[in-house]
Order: sequence, then structure tokens, then C-alpha cells
Amino acid sequence: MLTLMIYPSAFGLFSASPFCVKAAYMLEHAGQRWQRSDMLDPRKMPHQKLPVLRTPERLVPDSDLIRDWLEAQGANFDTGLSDIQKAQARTLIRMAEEHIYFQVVQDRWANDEVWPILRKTFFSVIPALIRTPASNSIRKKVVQGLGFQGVGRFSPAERQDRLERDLEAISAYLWQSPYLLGDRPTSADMSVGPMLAAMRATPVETPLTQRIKQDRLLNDYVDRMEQAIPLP
Ligand SMILES: N[C@@H](CCC(=O)N[C@@H](CS)C(=O)NCC(=O)O)C(=O)O
Repeated sequence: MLTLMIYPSAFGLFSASPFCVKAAYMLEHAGQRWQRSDMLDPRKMPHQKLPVLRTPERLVPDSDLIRDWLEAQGANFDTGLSDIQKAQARTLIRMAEEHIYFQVVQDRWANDEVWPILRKTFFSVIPALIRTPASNSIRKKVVQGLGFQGVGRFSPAERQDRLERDLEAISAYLWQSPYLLGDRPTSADMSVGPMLAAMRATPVETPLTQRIKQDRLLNDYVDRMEQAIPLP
């Protein structure tokens, strides 16, 4: 059986990581038999990130490579989409994973109110004696990474404005149909849905959590997506 190595469930989500939820959606949608294996420390994984899929032959890191692997087994996440719609799916996925994701990371990791909850959630396996310095050092690296990526260099108002434009683009699709590209979930939903769910689930009220919760279109979409592909 396939094993999906992922971060544990947290904040009411199947996994704290939207990429892990995406991979789980893809496995379910592909009709594969699989089990989850939770871990908090990805350092021994090929990319030192999760998710990773253990197949009979090898470890497949990265949700997009997991998608490729599943497609090589015959899965089709974009059934019925035209070439233009497939291109739109690809751009929506990139927007979610390469921009919105970092907004979520900023909201979780750079917020002093969220930090005690994150520390408790993600670092409980570190021995108590070194937990504070070790977790502080990881937090520092994550926040430095946000500066390197660029999201961390904007003011909160500028960040919110950039995010708003992405959410407006997503909403423009959702005014047309229940899922981004039609009446059923496709690859774009399997990436955008978990990203917005993660944004909504940050365990402290922030402008980002409220932005999703108070927007009926987006909030209902997150719920709809969670119901469309129930995860074990
Ligand atoms: N491109 C990767 C991104 C995965 C990713 O960023 N995973 C994060 C959790 S959301 C991670 O494992 N981070 C650990 C680290 O960077 O040390 C994918 O699509 O799977």
C-alpha cells in the first residue's frame, strides 16, 4: 500500500500543511489505496519537506511530483478541461503555492500571538530542555525565508493588498461555477482549496482568517472542497 508522509492534523485541518492536504486529495481522487504516516521532522526526507509519498519503488517528494507519479499510473485530475483551462489551472496552482502560501506562513510564523500555539503544536517532540532555543531558531529561519522570498518585506497593508488581488482573481472564477473550473473539483481546487482552508484555520483571529470567514463565496468554497473529497 502507498504511504503518504505528512504533517499531523492541526487547527481542525487534515494536516497543518496545505501541500500535504493537496497530496491526500490527489491520492483519494485517483482511487489509490493509501495510508498516512505523520511526522514532524522532515530532515531525512529527499527535499527535507513534506509531503512525501512512499511507493513500492521509491520515495516521491513534492506534491507536484506526487501528482506526476499518480498521472503516470493513469490518474487524470483535469478530466474534461480544455488546454486553456488546464493552463488556467496551472496558473492558479502557482499563485496559491508560490504567493498565497507565503502569506499563510507569514500569518502563522511571524505573529507573536500565534507563536506559542505553533510551538506547542509543532515542537512537542523536542526535549523540553532545548525546546525553546531550538524552536526559536527554526522560527528565525522561517521568518528570514519570508524576507528572502519577498513577502516579509512588505508592510502589513501592502501584503494585504497583494493578497486581495489574488483572492479577487479566485473569486472571479467562483462566481461562474462551484469549483474553479467547473462543476467538479480539478487540480486547481486541490491546491487552492487547502491553501484557503489553511488561511482560515490559523488558530488566532487575524485579518487573513477573517478575510476568508467573512466572505461567503470563499468560505463556502473551502467547506465545499472539504466535503467534495472526504479524507480518511
Ligand atoms: N513544493 C513543495 C512544498 C512543500 C512544503 O513547502 N512543505 C513545507 C510544509 S507546508 C515543509 O515541509 N517545510 C519544511 C521546511 O521547509 O523545513 C510541495 O509541493 O510539496
